[in-house]
Parts: sequence; structure tokens; C-alpha cells
Amino acid sequence: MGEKKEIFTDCTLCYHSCGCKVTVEHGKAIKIRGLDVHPLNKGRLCPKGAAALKNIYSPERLKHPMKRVNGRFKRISWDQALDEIAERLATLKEEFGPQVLGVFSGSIGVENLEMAGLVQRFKAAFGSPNFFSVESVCYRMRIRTRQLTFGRYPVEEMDSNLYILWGHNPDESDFPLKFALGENLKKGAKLVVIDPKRIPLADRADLYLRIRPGTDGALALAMMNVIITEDLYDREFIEKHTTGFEKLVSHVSGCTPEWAEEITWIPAGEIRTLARLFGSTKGASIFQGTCTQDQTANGTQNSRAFSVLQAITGNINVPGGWVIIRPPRFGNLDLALQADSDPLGTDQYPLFSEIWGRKSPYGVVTLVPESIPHTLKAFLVVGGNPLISMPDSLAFGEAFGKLDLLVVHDLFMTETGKAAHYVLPACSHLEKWGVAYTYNVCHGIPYLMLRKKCIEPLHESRSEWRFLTELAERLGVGDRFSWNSEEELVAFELEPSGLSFNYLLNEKPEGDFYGEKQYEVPEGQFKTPSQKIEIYSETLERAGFNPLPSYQEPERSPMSGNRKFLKAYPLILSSGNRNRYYTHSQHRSVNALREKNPEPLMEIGPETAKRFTIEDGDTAIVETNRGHVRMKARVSERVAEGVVLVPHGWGGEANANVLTDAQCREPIMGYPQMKSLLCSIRKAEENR
Ligand SMILES: Nc1nc2c(c(=O)[nH]1)N[C@H]1C(S)=C(S)[C@@H](COP(=O)(O)OP(=O)(O)OC[C@H]3O[C@@H](n4cnc5c(=O)[nH]c(N)nc54)[C@H](O)[C@@H]3O)O[C@H]1N2
Ligand SMILES: Nc1nc2c(c(=O)[nH]1)N[C@H]1C(S)=C(S)[C@@H](COP(=O)(O)OP(=O)(O)OC[C@H]3O[C@@H](n4cnc5c(=O)[nH]c(N)nc54)[C@H](O)[C@@H]3O)O[C@H]1N2
Ligand code: SF4
Ligand SMILES: [Mo]
Repeated sequence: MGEKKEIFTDCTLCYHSCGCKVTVEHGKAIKIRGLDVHPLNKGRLCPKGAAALKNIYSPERLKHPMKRVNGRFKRISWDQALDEIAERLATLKEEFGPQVLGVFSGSIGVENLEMAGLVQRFKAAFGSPNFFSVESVCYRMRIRTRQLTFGRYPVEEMDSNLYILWGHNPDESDFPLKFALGENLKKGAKLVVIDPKRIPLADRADLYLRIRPGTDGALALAMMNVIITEDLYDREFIEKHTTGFEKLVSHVSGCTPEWAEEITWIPAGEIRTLARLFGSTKGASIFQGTCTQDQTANGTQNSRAFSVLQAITGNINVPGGWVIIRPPRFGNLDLALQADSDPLGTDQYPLFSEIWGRKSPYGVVTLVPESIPHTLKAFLVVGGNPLISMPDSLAFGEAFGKLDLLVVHDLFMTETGKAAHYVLPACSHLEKWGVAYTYNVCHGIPYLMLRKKCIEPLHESRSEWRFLTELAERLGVGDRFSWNSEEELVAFELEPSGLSFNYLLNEKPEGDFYGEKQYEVPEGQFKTPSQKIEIYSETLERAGFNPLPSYQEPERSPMSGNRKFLKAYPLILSSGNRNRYYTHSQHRSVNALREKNPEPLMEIGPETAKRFTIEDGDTAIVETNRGHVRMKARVSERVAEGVVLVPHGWGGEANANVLTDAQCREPIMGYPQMKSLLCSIRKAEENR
């Protein structure tokens, strides 16, 4: 422990998993820098990653387990916490059955195989099917939809000839793409931005389209219309690899740019320009927002439309387009232990749960509030903050108040922690072993690294492995957690990848590529029922949905016709634009980051501000049918008039999810419509 060491590992302050070098001296991490040879971040760190040690050594870290007694938290030992939690769980199971337990892990668990895997394993060992995660508010919808269309999950290549940022702002949310984009623009790549806000990247774009939130599907259909009428499609690719093109031709014949102009607010001429640019570029890629397109009424169909646009222009399996990658093979922590029953939402949203026998383990999170307490009575949150991050905080808060048992395992005291019966301290990523891989989310780089334990767990914190193993033992299912150490667990996960724990530890501490990209997919190799790319999806048709990409107006919108509602809430609300200094509800207590972005801002255009007599810097109230928030107003010409943008992740009076509504869901997969609601705004009393 005495000597100074430099350890190569990854950053998990968000899901990108950038490579970093950590200097450790006398058991303490004293410096963190980007890892030059990591293909994703090439030596750079974003502001959060650079401040990681301040987060890890924050005085606000949870130091020991706590139990809420008469409304106050009291320090207890791990043994007491685990004994009591196990006893409560066992009693609830005996009385009501195992499905009473719901488990949740957040976006940090998406790429954190140990966290999400062990949490799922735990609920399965307990006998419950109810695993929830951000997968039912975030990009899983796109994965499902691409699987429906291609049978596989093609991903955008980072190096493209034409970037279409379709509700995606890499400057704030996608640090690795930001750099790849910058490098390729210098080499002559083209850029299009489709966004209700003129984000700074739009100033560098060949084309900026200011769209009305929630109407992206209509724009996509109009692009298809132009690509087909102007003969810009890839006939050879379509004939060889797709089914249903003829039906698409008649389906979009009425979707002219003029039709879409009325819906999207984008001039027809600009829609034609975009369609021509896209239709005439090989190696073009739609980078849809990582969650933006999912959280609208037309979510699944938006993703379908983007998939079909890529297919009809032959931008599948070409450099710079969408590319199918051999999925990673890891030792599966959960599969062998599936519960007997299905997770919540399987009946209501069957395509989220299963296609062609391929089941997904996730429950539909928007159904959680209404399922407490009659179905769910106990909830275990590992690495998430659902009382801030999930839609409809009021509904979630009320429901969580009715739980018999709420347990939170986290590094910090969160809003969800405050509502819990037990709060347990968790290890940061520098305090435990893990698998770090970059493969799907955005960029198709199949790269694998060992996440190294650089320092001993701080305070009394425990890793997910240790916490869940000890809880499982107390519940009599310890045999399901038979690894003797975290290293053994990680070696098990790595085994099928072909890159062993020891190889990655000793020979390739910086990580290694573990698969090759294959541009050519032979005819008939798409894993759909027809073995082709399904422009027309019988699977969707059988489930009662439009088999061709279609457009549905947001449930609540200026065009959806409920006059009374519109009078009360005349503005369009889109929530959740990212900010480079924070991940969701995290990192607010790191001064270096907080100083850069001290408070939440609601953003509106100048005319909207005038209409509601709000000035830049005023405190404003944003209100929906569910509740209201208070935020400082930022008036900017960059924001489309009639639109209100609010960030998520802030607590107290600025929690944007007080505004969202768990009942307002996308019809196919049950996602919350967080990007296209209606609201009103007013100046707060204190300004008057
Ligand atoms: N710093 C930071 N990075 C993050 C995160 C974070 O919390 N902090 N979170 C990570 C996670 S989990 C996710 S899912 C991703 C999210 O990533 P994205 O979903 O890509 O979100 P943003 O990059 O903020 O870009 C959203 C853009 O969409 C625009 N927009 C809003 N509504 C609409 C609409 O209806 N249509 C169109 N076309 N545009 C619209 C907004 O103005 C904004 O510029 O970010 C990831 N990266
Ligand atoms: N209105 C609105 N709401 C949104 C969105 C939006 O666009 N608009 N976006 C949604 C999206 S896309 C997402 S992905 C979700 C994110 O939702 P969440 O993932 O629930 O949000 P976070 O605030 O990142 O919560 C993660 C928690 O995990 C803790 N943590 C970090 N590392 C570890 C660890 O190693 N172990 C343990 N046990 N805990 C750890 C952090 O301290 C933090 O409290 O938010 C969603 N909410
Ligand atoms: S983008 Fe920033 S926070 Fe996310 S993994 Fe990379 S360095 Fe860490
Ligand atoms: Mo997300």
C-alpha cells in the first residue's frame, strides 16, 4: 500500500465508461487523468470525470448503515441492517408471495454489469420477477425497435460522413461523440441538427431544423416521402435485404413536406433539403437522442422511422452508418434464475417484454406507483434515485410512502434515501472490481477493460456483491451467490468473452478490443422472422400497432384538441436536457461542478417571455396538471417560441418530475411522455 502506483481503470460517473489513470499513494487516490490509449476518450475527461476524486472523497459520502426511527436516521451496524431487512423480506414473502419485492437500479447500472446483474439475480433468487430500471424510460425502446426491424441491434458509428443529431446534444451528454464529431467535421463530414433549441453545435451545422417537440415522427415520414418520390433510395440494398418497401411507398405518399410543415413547424423546403442530403450520402447516420425520442407519444414509431430511413438509403453495415456488431458474451449473472411469473407490464406492453421468444427482464416502471401496495410492498433501490429521476415524483413519493420496506444502497443520501427505512453505504467504482465495456449505447466500439479496485472501500461502504451476497445468505439463498470474492465473480463474467481476468489485469490493463466489426451481412442473415430487414412489421401488426412507421400527435399538445386543457396549459414542455457538470440527480455537492452550474434554469424564447411578462433572471413557476416547480428563467433566442425547457435531476422545489405524469405513456412500450407535455408559466410572487 505504501508505494505510489498508477492504475488504469474506467470512470463510471456516467455510462460512457471512459478510460482513466488513477494515481494511488499510501492507499489514497490522489490524481485522476484520462487514459490516452482508450479509444473512447483518448486521454480526455469531461468535467465530471476530472472531478471524480472530489465526489469519491466527498465529506457527504454515506459512512455507515442507517435506519429510520420515528422520522430520524439512526446509525446501526451492517449486521443489524441485514438481519432486519432479511427478516422483513422473509415475512412479506411468506404472507404475500415473492412478487411483493421490486428492485430498481439506475442508469449507472445500465453498463455496470455487476450492479444490474446482481440485483436481478437477487430478485430472482428471492423469486420475484419485478426488476425495474431506467431501461423503461431510456434507450431500451430503441434497442427493442431496432431488433424488431433488423433482428439485431445496429449502432451508430462514431466516425460518420453525415451526422444527424436528432434531439441529441453531445456537448452536454455525449462526451466521446463530441470529440469524434469535431474531428470528422474538420475532415469534411456534414452536420444536421434537429432540435427545438438552437444548441451551439447548430451554429456549426450545414442545416438546423427547429422542430416542435414530440413531432419528429412526422418529419421522418416526410423525409421518406421525398426520398421515394425523388428516387433517392438504394434500390439494390432494398431488394436484397428488406421486405415491405412497396407498402411503405403507398403508406407515405400523403406525407409530403407541406403536410409535415404544419405539424413540425419546419418549412417544407428545409425538409426537402434534409431528405436530399440524407438520401445522397453514403455513410450517413441518425444519432437519435439517447432518451429524447423515446419519451414521447410516438416513441417506438420514431425509432422505427429512423431504422427504416437508414435501411432504405442503404446506410446499414456501411462505414459511417449503422453497423451490426457481434454482441458481447459475458457470463450471465441472472439468466439461469428467471422467476416463474412475469414482471409488471408484460400484459399491457407485451412488445417491451418479449419479441419472438426473446424476453427482456425489465418491468414497466411507469406502472410502479399504481402497483403499490397491492402488488409491490417492498422495494430495493441499488444505484438509482427514482424519487427524482422517474416520472411523476408525487405519485412515486406517495406510493413509496405506503411500502412496508424501502431499502436504498447508495454513495450519498438521496431524495429516495430520505424516504427509505434503511440506507446502506455503497462503494464507488474505485473501490470495487468490475467489467468495463463499451459496445452499444452509442458508438459500436467493442472494447473491454477490467475495472480495478484502486482503493479499499471508504468508511463502512460495501460493494453490491458483498451487500447482496450477505443478504441472500440470510434469506437462505446464499447458494445462488457462490462466488468467494469479487475477483472470482468478475472472472466468471469475463470467461465467455475470451479475455480473462488475468490477461486484462496483467497484460492489457489499458483494455483490449474483443470483437471485430463486420460490415458485410450476407443476404438472409437478419434475425427477423423473414430473415430480412422488416420495413413492414407483422410483429407490430399482430400486437395491434401500425406495421409501418407512423406518426401520432403527443397526447397533450396544441394540436391534440382538448381545448380546456390547452387553455390552462398553453405551452409545450420538454424536460431533461442534459448538463455536462452533472449526471441526473448526482454531483450537486461537488463544489467545482456546482460553481459552474449553480442552479436550475427553465429556458424560454423572448416572445414567450414577453407574453408571460417574465424577464431573464426572474424566478418563474412552471405548472402542469401534476404539480409545479420554481426555477430561474433564462430567456434566449435559441429556444423555439411556445416551448419551455426544464432540466431534470434537481431536488426540492425544482424537481422537474413533479411536472411529469406516469399516466401519460407511449402506447407500445409504456414509456413516460417527458419530452412533450403541456404547461403554464408565470412569474413567481417574489419578483413582483
Ligand atoms: N452530463 C451528462 N451526460 C449525460 C447524462 C447526464 O445526466 N449528464 N445522462 C445520460 C443519459 S442516461 C442519457 S439517456 C443521455 C440523454 O441524452 P439525450 O437524450 O441525447 O439528451 P441531450 O443530449 O440533452 O439532448 C436532448 C436534446 O433534445 C432536444 N429536444 C427536446 N425535446 C425534443 C423533441 O421532442 N425533439 C427533438 N428533435 N429534440 C428535442 C433538447 O433541446 C436537447 O438539445 O445523456 C447521457 N449523458
Ligand atoms: N423529466 C425527466 N426525467 C428523467 C429524464 C429526462 O430526460 N427527463 N431522463 C431519464 C433517464 S434517460 C434516466 S437514465 C434516468 C436516470 O435515473 P437514475 O439513474 O435513477 O438517476 P441518478 O441521479 O443518476 O441516480 C443514480 C444514483 O446511483 C448512485 N450511485 C452511483 N454510483 C453507484 C454505485 O456504484 N453503487 C451504488 N449502489 N450507487 C451508486 C448515485 O449516488 C445516485 O444517487 O433519469 C430519467 N429521468
Ligand atoms: S463522459 Fe465524463 S463522467 Fe462520463 S465516463 Fe466519461 S469522463 Fe466519466
Ligand atoms: Mo438515460
